[in-house]
Amino acid sequence: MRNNWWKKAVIYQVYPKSFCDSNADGIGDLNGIKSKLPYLKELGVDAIWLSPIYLSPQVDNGYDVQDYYKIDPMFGTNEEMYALIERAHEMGIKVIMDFVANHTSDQAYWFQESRKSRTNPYSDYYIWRDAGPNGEAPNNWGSNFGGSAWTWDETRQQYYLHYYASEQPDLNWENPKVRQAIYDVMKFWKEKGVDGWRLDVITSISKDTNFPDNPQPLTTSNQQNGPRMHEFLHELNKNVFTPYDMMTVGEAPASKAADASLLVDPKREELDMVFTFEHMHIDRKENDINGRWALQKPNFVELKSTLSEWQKQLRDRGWNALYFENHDRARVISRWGNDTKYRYESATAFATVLHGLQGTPFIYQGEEIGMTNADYSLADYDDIELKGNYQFFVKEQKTISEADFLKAVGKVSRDHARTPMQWNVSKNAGFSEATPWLKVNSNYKEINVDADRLSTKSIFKYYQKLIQLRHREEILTKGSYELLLADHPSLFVYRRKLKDKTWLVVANLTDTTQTFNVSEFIKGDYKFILKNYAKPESSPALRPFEAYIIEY
Ligand code: TEU
Ligand code: CA
Repeated sequence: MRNNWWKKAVIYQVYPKSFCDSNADGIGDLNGIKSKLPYLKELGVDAIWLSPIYLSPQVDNGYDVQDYYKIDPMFGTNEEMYALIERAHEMGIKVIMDFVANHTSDQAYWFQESRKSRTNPYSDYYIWRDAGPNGEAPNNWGSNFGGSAWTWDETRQQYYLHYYASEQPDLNWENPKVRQAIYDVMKFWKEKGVDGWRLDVITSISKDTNFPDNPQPLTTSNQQNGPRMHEFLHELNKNVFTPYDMMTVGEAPASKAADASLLVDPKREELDMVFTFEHMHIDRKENDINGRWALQKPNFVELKSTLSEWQKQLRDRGWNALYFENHDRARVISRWGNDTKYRYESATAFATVLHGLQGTPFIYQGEEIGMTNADYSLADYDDIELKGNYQFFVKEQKTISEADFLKAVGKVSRDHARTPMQWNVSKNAGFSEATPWLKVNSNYKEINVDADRLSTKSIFKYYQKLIQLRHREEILTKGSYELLLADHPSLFVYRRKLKDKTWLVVANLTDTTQTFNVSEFIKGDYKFILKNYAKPESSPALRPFEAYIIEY
């Protein structure tokens, strides 16, 4: 029997490298996380999800796993991980690990063996293909980090497939031994107390084994929702998730709401939730050759219609995972809101519309104090995606100018989320006594946990209230959902209803005052459940990023 604890929960994502460094080597670690559990308890979250902490060469910050059974010494020891889990559990906080199941590091034992010959016991653990007649790659697929998705291996005299860096070879899920090996790892961590999984690019595990060319060379359009994906996920569920009662949230980049309803319908026994990318693309030009670097103004009509479609499709047929930020996303207030004059207002406005929806909200470290994008110059960035894409789009394909690329990087680079957590005004923002592995945002003297909590406009306290509501109010988990003013370009307004209780969630997502008359929606008395301006406006208007929830 599954215990669906996560339906009432709020989950906090920790990016271990950048959260808290306990031993002054400039890198966050497990003991650092443990020392901050009281902070997370105070915030009120029910679970933490840790980005990968397994042994890894860190080509992609741990999303290149060398050994799934071993904690990277940079983060601590296995014993320290077990102690962290135990401490978290004592405090009533569950622990979710990140499982990278689509690929491993090229330094993993399996790959080291696999590349030796075509006949060894691991030869079929990865996806190997012969070269074409002129030595060319088996097809024209591209890698997410730029260039071909195939790399030639001298020893084995074959190409291997990698959707990400060449140091991240894709596992061959067609091989039952690979699937069994993954179940074994999951059971090992379950035994250590882990409560669930965030499954990295899980919709990529099944490949089209005919390997047809993509319409556009070196693109990534054929990477998702392969022919055996549902079958593999169902098998995973029957072997691990259901018998061991582990929560799952899968990363599902190309899934639309209709696809998701297949992935998370409890009757189908696959996943509990998925992370969609759809609503995060509202500031991206569609089908542009420069992909994530082709930006436009955020389209909030689209944001509303996408989120509403997911609310509708998954109602009674699964469950939503709600997020605006994670380790791959820039800070939402820098991207869509206003990270200077209306930092508090925009942070709380986006939080209000997200946490008011049906689903499980995910908070990314620093989001709860309104951390902003970094003020980096090109040399300060570290991310392999950015570097690979710079080489590919700017230098080789020349489809985007350096200036436009840098402008996009300033908005959406993954590194903006990865800057060290800003705890206080002391050196390196209280993150570490040593120079951090990635530069601290220079605004840490104004924006940090201590300062936020002392402020009369505390984002942390606003999040505390949202989390309390989630725990207390059934209307949030069970209530119906109805979008109002669907075509309004600036306002996000919706209604939740459960029995005789009705809530109106209202937010102005822009920095200009908007006309809005509550009495058009509500007859009679109402009361405020939450609001981000001290005094509600008496005139029929919403001030910049004004947001509230009212009950009537
Ligand atoms: O991300 C998968 C993913 O789809 C994004 O990295 C995407 O390629 C990028 O945002 C471009 O749109 C997951 C992890 O979250 C990420 O950190 C890893 O780099 C990636 O998988 C490979 O493991
Ligand atoms: Ca450390």
